[in-house]
Amino acid sequence: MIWSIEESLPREKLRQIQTSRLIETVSKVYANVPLYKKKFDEIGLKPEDIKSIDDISKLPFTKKQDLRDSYPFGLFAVPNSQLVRIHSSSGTTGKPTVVGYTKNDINVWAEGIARVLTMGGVTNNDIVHIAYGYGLFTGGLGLHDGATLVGATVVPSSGGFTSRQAMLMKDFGATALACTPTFAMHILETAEQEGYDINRDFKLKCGIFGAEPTSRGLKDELAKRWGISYHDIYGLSEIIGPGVAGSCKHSNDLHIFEDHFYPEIIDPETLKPLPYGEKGELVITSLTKEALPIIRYRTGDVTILNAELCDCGRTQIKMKNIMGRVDDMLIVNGVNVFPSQVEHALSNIKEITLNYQIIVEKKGYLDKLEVMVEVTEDMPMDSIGALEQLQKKIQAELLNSLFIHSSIKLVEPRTIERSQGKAVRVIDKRSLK
Ligand code: DLL
Repeated sequence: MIWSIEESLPREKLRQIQTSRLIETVSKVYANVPLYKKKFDEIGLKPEDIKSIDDISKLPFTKKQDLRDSYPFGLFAVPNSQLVRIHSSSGTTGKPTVVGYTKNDINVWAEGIARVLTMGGVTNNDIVHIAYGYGLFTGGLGLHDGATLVGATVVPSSGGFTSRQAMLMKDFGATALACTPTFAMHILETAEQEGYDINRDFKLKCGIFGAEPTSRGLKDELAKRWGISYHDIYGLSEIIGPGVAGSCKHSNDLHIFEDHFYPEIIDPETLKPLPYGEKGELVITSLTKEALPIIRYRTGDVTILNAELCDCGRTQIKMKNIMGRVDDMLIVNGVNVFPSQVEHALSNIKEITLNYQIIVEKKGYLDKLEVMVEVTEDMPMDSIGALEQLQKKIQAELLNSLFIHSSIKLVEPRTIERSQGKAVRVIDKRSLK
């Protein structure tokens, strides 16, 4: 089933909608947001110069720093009387980024999430257990409104309290779980440890997982061990929150809801747009947002747009699984590495789990990369020979697939601290000095 008719419009019709929505958005931001007026004036661009969606590359970019500099409400295009909600980032590295919503923005947001839930087969007969954090983070409340729109029964569990999550999921008969992939794995491991039989005790049929870059290996493992279909949900608070894109039953790629969020891929160095099929930074323009319309927002996320038609009947463009963030990319002795690529390489080795951390430090002039990873329960930790052999195997896998030299630290199951939100995969000690 497809939630809304816009998801399967003929491409030409969709382009007409995008054009008229872009023209409206551009004239609104020019009239109501001083920063955009300034940015347009600086390059001599008038709103009338934007005549079609093809003119989008004439527009200036927006960056996270623009939101920080306009803290808290400087980029809002409506008076406060029209705002019904504020969310914000945690702001651990400076001022938080603040985002606002009108009533209509909340409706658009819920609609995006309803589209993804429908991809997962969720209907009004389902019980959706939401273990994304509620509060200023967009995950919990975003999923909440979308699941309510679908008419499902919502369990607003929020994050934390892992063993209680497992108990409630079993007792209430959750059929869909929405949380970060790492937290879904943590709930699973906790449930197994506490003696639940995953197949017998749980009724789960789908997972709506996102908010952090995740390898194919971890996704497949979650799908297999929970016995569910895995649906990726993508989004970012600056654009609206979760529900910008989601994966259907026919593909691992994510359909982007282009009638509301127009995607481009650019080269992060030259800032030039790249054609479909090429890897680069995802840039999104909101086409219907009222409170915080955003022009060519540099998401920092690295992906590829895929224009192939999908068997599900949706015509909206797909993007590949996010490979990582431009600013997450580690450069280790000159080689570019994304944590999710390391995760993918680790997933080829059956004696270890996908609980790992990458630690990078400087040794003299050279970068040294260590991967700390938990072995599986069956691995004998007292057999030095077997452990050394396993270390060599992991080293060879990382060298062959990613061209990086690494040292491997094998640790016992359940040693690495678990995340109840987004996982901390990298400790880069080089930047601490
Ligand atoms: O993480 C919104 C969200 C909540 C998405 C729940 C999905 C589910 P932010 O905290 O603003 O918003 O972080 C946005 O998280 O730029 C990506 O780097 C990453 N991200 C989000 N979804 C995915 C995904 C939420 N499905 C940042 N795959 C984004 C990979 C993702 N990375």
